[in-house]
Amino acid sequence: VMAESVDHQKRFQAAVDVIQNLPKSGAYRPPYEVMLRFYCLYKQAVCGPCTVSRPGFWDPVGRYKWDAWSRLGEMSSEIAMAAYVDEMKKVAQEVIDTMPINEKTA
Ligand code: ST9
Repeated sequence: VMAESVDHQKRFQAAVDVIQNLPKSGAYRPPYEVMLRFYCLYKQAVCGPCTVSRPGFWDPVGRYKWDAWSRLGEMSSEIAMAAYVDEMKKVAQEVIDTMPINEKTA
């Protein structure tokens, strides 16, 4: 059980590093829902359940982020880490599936 938890953390940290090192803009443009999904799982994994107060009307983006994080409730850090890694696999597969295959000959 201990070793499993260490693996979770290593895989999560690797996924976090990849996302932090992606160029700001590139061939793939993640939709807001995808960014929010990564964001809330990251916060839950690193900070635990959301206990800060909800941002006000002047910060709509902050409210979307807060709402997504809050919705995760009491989800454990381990589950959040695993879900973050799964999300990344899902998105990576989507990118592979939709990649234009004739780009090199264009
Ligand atoms: C491209 C290449 O086109 C080809 C495609 C490859 C596809 C590979 C598939 C992998 C999945 C990709 C998914 C991308 C979506 C990512 C959305 C993440 C939000 N995870 O320190 P701050 C929080 S690439 C989640 O100010 P930084 C942090 O807690 C083209 N959240 O900013 C803070 O919130 P709060 C597309 C994280 O360090 C807030 O983010 N490129 C993470 O300047 C801001 O943090 C992209 O999509 C994390 N790992 O930027 C670029 N780390 O204030 C994706 C921090 O509330 N990367 N946070 O505490 C980025 O946008 C940035 O590196 C960043 C951090 C936002 C994650």
